[in-house]
Amino acid sequence: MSAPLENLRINGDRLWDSLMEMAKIGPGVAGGNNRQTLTDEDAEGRRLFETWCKDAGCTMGLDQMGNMFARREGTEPDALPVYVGSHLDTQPTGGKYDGVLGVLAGLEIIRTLNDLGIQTKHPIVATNWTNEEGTRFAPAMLASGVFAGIHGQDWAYARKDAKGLRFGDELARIGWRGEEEVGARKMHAFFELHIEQGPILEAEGIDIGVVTHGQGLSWTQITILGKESHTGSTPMPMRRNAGLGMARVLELVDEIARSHAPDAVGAAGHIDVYPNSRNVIPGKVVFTVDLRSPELAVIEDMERRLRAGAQKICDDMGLGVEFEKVGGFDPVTFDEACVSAVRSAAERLGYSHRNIISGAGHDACWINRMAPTAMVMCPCVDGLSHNEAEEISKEWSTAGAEVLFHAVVETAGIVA
Ligand code: HGY
Ligand code: MN
Ligand code: MN
Repeated sequence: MSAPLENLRINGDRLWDSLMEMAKIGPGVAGGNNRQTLTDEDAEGRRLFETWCKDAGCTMGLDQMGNMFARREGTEPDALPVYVGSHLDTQPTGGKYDGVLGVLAGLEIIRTLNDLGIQTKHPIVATNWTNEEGTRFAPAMLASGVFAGIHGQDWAYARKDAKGLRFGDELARIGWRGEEEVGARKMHAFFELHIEQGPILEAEGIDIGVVTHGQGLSWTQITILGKESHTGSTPMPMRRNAGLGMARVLELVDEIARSHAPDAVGAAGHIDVYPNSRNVIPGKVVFTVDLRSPELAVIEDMERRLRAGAQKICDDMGLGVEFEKVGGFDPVTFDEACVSAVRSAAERLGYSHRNIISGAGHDACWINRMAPTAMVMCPCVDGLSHNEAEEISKEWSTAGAEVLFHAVVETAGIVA
């Protein structure tokens, strides 16, 4: 790898302006974003990203999962490219930076290389992965998962949202289903910049997270079946209250996660109650339990205790219960060489840094199975994310993008 130019910097104002411009698409109701995957808002955000990439001289690629690739040529066109990116889709009450920072920082690297007239040996490809969030269509990181051979494409196309719409149909409807075979692209390396989505970097006053690992995730969808009846006239002993069963299972989830303190976490963010009427005892509830830990054995222990405990709770209450694994991935160890490229970039640029384990899942967690991969993290205010109040500073955004820039360009090789 050729030594990077010492004072290589990005245009932090331009990156910030692009973030603010993208944030206008799919606005939330409280200052954040609701640009869920495969909605018209997602399509509009894709069009803006594509326009910007074409303006930067990139040639565009699009695969059959809607993954977008903006290629800047290297001096050796046959050399495997260095990919850099994240996701443009957001949570329904998402922030302006989760995923978007990583995609637009990839574009900023290309814009800066153009400004400086720098050529790299390996081509560089800015990337937008479809449906990282997994909110509308579970699981999370769906398209990068197909790219990495984790999920079949037909299975992915058949995933349905709450309205029963199919992923494959929605991708075609918004006009972003490409022709390229998913996963055919080979990579020299992949880098992803992401906000931490946790409190550590800000609390310690650290500029950069050097992501050495990603914790593993398990999503279990649980359906509890009771009996709908009148909330007023049904005597308490006669009730088969699915909602109460769920409440006791959620208590169990909290207890199981806390039993593996300080690293394990557990909760349910998705809850559907049927018929969800004020004066009807819920006859059915469907909810997804999200369990995470940096250790696979802990995840497996939590999954086992959840199923056994929930089964007992429901048996004791005369309720039916069904379990379905709807998402998950093992803990991830990122590539040593790529991680050290991130670390030395932070040192060279004079940014404080520390090793960190990613609490959230990212497309990099799957791509790490296909190519040497690493992540850069920047702080976020109060560690808050998946909330419209998600916020970062321009300084944090610039520092993260500069470290990403150095790691990517060093890996791609500068041709003097
Ligand atoms: O769930 C996650 O960790 C990611 O934000 N999709
Ligand atoms: Mn994200
Ligand atoms: Mn997210």
